[in-house]
Amino acid sequence: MRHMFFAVAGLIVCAGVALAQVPSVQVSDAWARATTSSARVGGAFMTLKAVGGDDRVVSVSSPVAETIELHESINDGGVMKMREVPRLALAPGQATVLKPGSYHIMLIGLKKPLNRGESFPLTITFEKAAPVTVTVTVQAAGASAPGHQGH
Ligand SMILES: [Cu+2]
Repeated sequence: MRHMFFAVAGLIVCAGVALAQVPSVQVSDAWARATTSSARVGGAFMTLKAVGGDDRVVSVSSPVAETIELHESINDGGVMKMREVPRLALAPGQATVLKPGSYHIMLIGLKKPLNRGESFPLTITFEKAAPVTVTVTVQAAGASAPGHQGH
């Protein structure tokens, strides 16, 4: 009898876990700016949305660069500067837009130039959600948004 009770209790716990929403992050509109042949750094941008609870970006990796950091552009007394954001917080259900002049993914030590029209894979690791690999499309060097080829 006693054994039976524990078996049933175990089943109830499993069902409860399955019903809870699994944390995930939706990544959309991933794009990067084309770079010149001598450039060793590039920027990538996208929209992140955490579903099923808050989350944080832990790390970003891609075969195109040696090091990848998450940066934030800040206005420091009239001078635009960049600083590293070690763990970007994502509020649940809210879109966090990475774009020029704001949060961005810094590709440091590019292994080859990013040419307009090409694309490359990029993997984002989160604190709770499973890692997401997206295809980043390279836009014109002066592009300011995905799909817009400059002015
Ligand atoms: Cu930067």
